[in-house]
Amino acid sequence: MNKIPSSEITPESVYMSRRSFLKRAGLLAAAAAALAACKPQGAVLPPADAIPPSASGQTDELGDALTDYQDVTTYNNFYEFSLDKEAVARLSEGWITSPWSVTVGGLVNRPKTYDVDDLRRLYDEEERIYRMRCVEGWSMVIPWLGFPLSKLLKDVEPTGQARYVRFESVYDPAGLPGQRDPWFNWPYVEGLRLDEAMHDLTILSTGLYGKTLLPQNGAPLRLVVPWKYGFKSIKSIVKIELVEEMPSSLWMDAAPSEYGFYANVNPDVAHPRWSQATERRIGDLGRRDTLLFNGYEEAVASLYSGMDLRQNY
Ligand SMILES: Nc1nc2c(c(=O)[nH]1)N[C@H]1C(S)=C(S)[C@@H](COP(=O)(O)O)O[C@H]1N2
Ligand SMILES: [Mo]
Repeated sequence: MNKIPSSEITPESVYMSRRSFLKRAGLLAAAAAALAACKPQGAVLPPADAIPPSASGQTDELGDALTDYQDVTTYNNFYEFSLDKEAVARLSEGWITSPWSVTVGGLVNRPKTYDVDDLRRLYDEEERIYRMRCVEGWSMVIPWLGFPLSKLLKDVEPTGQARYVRFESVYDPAGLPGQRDPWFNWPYVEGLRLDEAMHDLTILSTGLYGKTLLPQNGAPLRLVVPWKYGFKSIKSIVKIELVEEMPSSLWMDAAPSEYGFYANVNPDVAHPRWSQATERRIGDLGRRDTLLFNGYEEAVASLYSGMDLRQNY
């Protein structure tokens, strides 16, 4: 590989300020070195027997191969631990995620705090093989385990006033080194419109590759919204709130000119500093075209009918 597109070595936040750029220059150098090998180099390798043989040969509905388990679990964006994708697995090893409660409330008739283990018993786990496209220009195909978010939302009964869902990740600066970085408005927050949240493709995930989620992938419970950029798929959720107004998010606060609320994957709407027309599938050498709504157009386009996707990005 002779040329490394900057979009691949640039953490989402890095351009936001000179201050943060200088602070992170070292990380960029490390990331570039790793990318020179064309493949993420994992710090913590799972034992060989941890990779379910059933997964080999499986593909998504487009015929794309699953991304290696090792890559899925060692090349991670999880800023609560580090901005260095290849350090997250090591830094999060042994992070305690049990017991874990998730509070579901706001504009609902039946607010409730759930234990994650109870949630897993309550809703049958399904496998969903989804593409995940990071806004930075790389992607993976991941076999998630989880259940549709709609099941949980129906059980808490949103009121007629509820129009959006706000999600919040865990806040624990003592245990999460990245949360001592004052640049970000912690905790990590994301949001969906209620109809996006109720869409069958939207899941809460508790595992991948047939195994319980590891900390680096957002244990014990994370959102997966496959037609949106990866940053919408918020990890390690502790709170889900039904609200009336469009919630802001960590990224909308940190870089308002870059990240909108919708963040639907769209090859025709460039990031202010790089094109989104192509992506590198982790494990591949070349780049491939990015698909509108990450290839889920048929399933989700109707959510946005009449909306200008160039304005609402
Ligand atoms: N709480 C939290 N959730 C997060 C992030 C994060 O830094 N913190 N990173 C996001 C980004 S940018 C991406 S691409 C995906 C990466 O998920 P993965 O590491 O499981 O592949 O998680 C998203 N969810
Ligand atoms: Mo991302």
